[in-house]
Amino acid sequence: MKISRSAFPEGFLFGVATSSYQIEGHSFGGAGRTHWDDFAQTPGNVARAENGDFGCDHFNRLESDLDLIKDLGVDVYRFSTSWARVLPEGRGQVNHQGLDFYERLVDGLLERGIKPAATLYHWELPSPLADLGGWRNRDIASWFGDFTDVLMDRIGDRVWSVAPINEPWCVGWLSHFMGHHAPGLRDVRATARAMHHVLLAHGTAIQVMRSKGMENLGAVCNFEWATPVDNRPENVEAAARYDAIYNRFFMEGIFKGSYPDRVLAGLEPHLPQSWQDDFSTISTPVDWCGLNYYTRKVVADAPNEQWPHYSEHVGELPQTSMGWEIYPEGLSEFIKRAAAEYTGDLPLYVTENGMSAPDVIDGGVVNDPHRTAYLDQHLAQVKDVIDAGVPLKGYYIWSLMDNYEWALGYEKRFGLVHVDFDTFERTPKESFKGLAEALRR
Ligand code: IFM
Repeated sequence: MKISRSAFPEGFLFGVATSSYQIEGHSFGGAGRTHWDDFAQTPGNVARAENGDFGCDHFNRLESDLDLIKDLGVDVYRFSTSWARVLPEGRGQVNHQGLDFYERLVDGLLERGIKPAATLYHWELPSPLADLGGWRNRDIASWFGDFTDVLMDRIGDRVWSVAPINEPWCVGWLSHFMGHHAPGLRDVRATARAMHHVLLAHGTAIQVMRSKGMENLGAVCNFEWATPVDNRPENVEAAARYDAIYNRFFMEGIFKGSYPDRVLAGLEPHLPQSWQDDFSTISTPVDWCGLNYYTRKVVADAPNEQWPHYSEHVGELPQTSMGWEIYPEGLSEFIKRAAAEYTGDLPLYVTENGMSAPDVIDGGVVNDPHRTAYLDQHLAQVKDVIDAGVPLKGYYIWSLMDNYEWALGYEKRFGLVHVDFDTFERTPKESFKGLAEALRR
């Protein structure tokens, strides 16, 4: 890698990220059924009908995976906890094997000198709660608060940081409007409710953790730069609409206690009654903000379509195997915008950034110069914003290892470590070795 640790300020944190359903193996250890299991079992939803039953077998390989993180030399491991592993029915009966697992994970990190950064929810909603309407049901905020309470009773004294929800846009819009993720709905009313309730659940969980005296609590949102297809005013406005839904709704809710007018234009009739009253919970103060960033979208006006009247177009930049354009400048734009418009002096972290590629093992080696270049390009942007005085305090790579890429199954490889999904053998890629060396420099 071109970049080395010494180019960053003292104390700047490097990390790697994963999530529970994508790696653990959900068929192990008494975890309950989730709406992702149901979604994946429905024909046409997931490539090759793959699910998270085995993931990367991380549940059974915890110690050696923690050794890999240690070998990489990062400071932070961002993992998530599965609600259904802790509370198989979503409420009530606790699965002690689940709590034991997360306790071993946290203790194993601390023993290795790595900071445990927990995310409480990364998309595997227990099926019994989905049966009750899932994110459409306002009660989900208190169910989530109860789950937070149970889990933090066990590990809250040892985690370094906690964010309640990963990527509220995916929970709300991608899953209830676009139908690409579980529960696979395409329904504007469900979307409005899910987008609001996910923020209510976020704020409720923050309050639960504060009541336990916990600190270093944050929010993690995802961002996609919206570029108008050309400079015509209607296309510029379409890109602004895309931007408001994707990049501003959740940030504005959490950090300003309001929603953007461009989003209310479509969603307000479908929001629950007295939704404004919930901002006192939603915007409960947090200690930091995390940004997940991968790509941009080229957007055009689509006046003959229903709200939000836009369409996505193929851009001219190089793409990853997800079909995502590589646009590193978007990362620095979003970091600067977060600080200038939403978070002020709060510490910011890049909580996910990385690329997928069709990486193969050849003679025991996985050569992935594309990933090293992607990381270098994005780290150069990170360095620029730090030099400009923005309080960015860390950068975490998605992902430690190849894993279950949701509706796209196991084919999209984002890892620094290659996983053979037949044998679960791990092979650190060349990017892993390059990063380890850069972090030692
Ligand atoms: O794999 C996902 C992750 O679950 C959330 N952020 C984006 C990643 C790549 O799509």
